[in-house]
Amino acid sequence: MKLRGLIFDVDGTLAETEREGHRIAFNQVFKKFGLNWDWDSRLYGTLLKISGGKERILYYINHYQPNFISPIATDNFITQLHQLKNQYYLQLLEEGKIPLRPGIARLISEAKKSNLKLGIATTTTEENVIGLLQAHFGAEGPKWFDCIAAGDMVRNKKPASDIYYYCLQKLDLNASQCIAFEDSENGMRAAIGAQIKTIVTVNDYTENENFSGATLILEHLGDPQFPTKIPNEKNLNYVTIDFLIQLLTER
Ligand code: XBP
Ligand code: MG
Repeated sequence: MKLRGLIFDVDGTLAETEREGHRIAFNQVFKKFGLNWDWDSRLYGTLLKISGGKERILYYINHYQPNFISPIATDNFITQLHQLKNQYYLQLLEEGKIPLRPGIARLISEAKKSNLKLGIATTTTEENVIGLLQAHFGAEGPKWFDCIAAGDMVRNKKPASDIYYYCLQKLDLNASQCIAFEDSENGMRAAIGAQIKTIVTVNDYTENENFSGATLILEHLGDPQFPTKIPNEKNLNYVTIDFLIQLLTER
């Protein structure tokens, strides 16, 4: 089957958005609302097992703040917290605090030159994706993507495959024509659940997760100046489109 599209997760895959991005923004909003909640790096690693910021706050209240009484209906309160948290997050992006991961800018540019379709399949909001793409690729960045499948556009968040099915439909491609890029077990399960071959680029929050079922597990995608180790590839130290074409047919 011919490679026609690449589908990228956002948080942890396009960029290291979690520890110095979303986590900081969550803490800023807790402070703003007068809550003495503090998500340190370690706790955040545990909470990351819950996909979705709103779902994560609800889980935290239920498991860590059992005596908390919300000033308004809990759902509305969480929505308010989450909206402001995303404003703070967008500010961090604009300030240039959230760099892309190695190889991402290069591979996206190569994919465009090769006329591959580009998709996003993420749990975070569309606004956050657009903010990240604009911060790194300029005002036109979001238009490079044929589909931005995000957040509440589907009913069930990762590890459910809803967001990948939705993205495939918008791209008008079959799973067998695409490769997905993920950084977490929840994300990988979502992608392989939709029958999409998946490359996992781990980070320090996800490196010990179970990635059985992934087509390839890497530290990062690599660049000519910043090589990565690709298993069974002696002469290649960064992921290229030619390599992805070969991967789709051979593995
Ligand atoms: C990312 C998430 C998101 C982000 C925060 O998962 O779970 O919740 O942490 O974004 P994935 P929101 O990378 O698997 O898509 O607060 O906007 O949900
Ligand atoms: Mg992710």
